[in-house]
Amino acid sequence: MIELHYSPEVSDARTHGQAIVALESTIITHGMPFPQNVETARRVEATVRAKGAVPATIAVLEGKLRIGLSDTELEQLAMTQDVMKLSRADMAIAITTGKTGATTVAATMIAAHLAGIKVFATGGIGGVHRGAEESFDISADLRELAITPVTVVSAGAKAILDLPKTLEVLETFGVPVIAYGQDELPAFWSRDSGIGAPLRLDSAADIAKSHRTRRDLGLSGGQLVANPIPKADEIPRSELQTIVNKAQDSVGKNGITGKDVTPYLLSRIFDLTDGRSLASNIALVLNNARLASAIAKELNTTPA
Ligand code: PSU
Ligand code: MN
Repeated sequence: MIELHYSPEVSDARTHGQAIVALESTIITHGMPFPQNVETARRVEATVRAKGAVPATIAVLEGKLRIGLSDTELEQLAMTQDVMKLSRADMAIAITTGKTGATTVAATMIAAHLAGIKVFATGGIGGVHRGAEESFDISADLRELAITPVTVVSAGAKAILDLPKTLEVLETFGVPVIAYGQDELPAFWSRDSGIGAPLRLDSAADIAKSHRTRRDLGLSGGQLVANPIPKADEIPRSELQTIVNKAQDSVGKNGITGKDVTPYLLSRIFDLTDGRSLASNIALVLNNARLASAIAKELNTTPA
């Protein structure tokens, strides 16, 4: 087995059987600018603690798979340039060669599962990019949801993606896409996508229950919870559409491909909205941390 390096806080939580929520690190290194990235990471951790669970931010630091980071490590990671973006394909190489890398949704799910953590909070998962019929750009996050049994709390798939195609792939893979408390699929910065969600649940208790039921049925893979951004923090879909189209145009014009596409789009949209997209992104991540904590506590207190 691979050696997992737990922070003292997470190690203590494991000893005492406390609820733990996994957090990713690509959002810190590739999803937000400094210093908002480290400020957000700290606020997300504080939110999980305030809700009575323990945060475990996951990353590979100098080849060590870390489950939980100290405040100094979090800050260092947030300030470091050229950190690797680790998905399923990259994790073993980063560990083998002693590199530092931030984990995406896919890689964080793998690490969380190794550590026995069942719930993970992020912003938005990767999915099928617009123009995927040409580029074949489909995030490894989707396949990970099909095989690794972690409940991922997101604000839906990012609105930069082709949402109908993303839903089709998730359906093919047998991944439950569960809107929380509404019928429509939320679209990251907006509460609504204009598309109905395949499934809906209205409580953390039910989400925990369905996680357990999937296990009891012997089904592989996780659940995707799509938690709408709070109303006060959203950018309405109508406003966002032209901005996303503009950002998407510049992907093609500038020859951006592969792993760089999502970070590039997020930073273009930041510029095009004068920073409003970042404020929304921060609010939705905090909102997801709250729901993930409630689910983790439900999974922890109810009998196996
Ligand atoms: N959520 C955010 N910001 C992000 C991400 C999620 O609010 O930057 C990251 C996650 O790590 C996710 C990645 O796995 O974006 C998707 O990258 P790609 O499209 O290259 O698979
Ligand atoms: Mn991609």
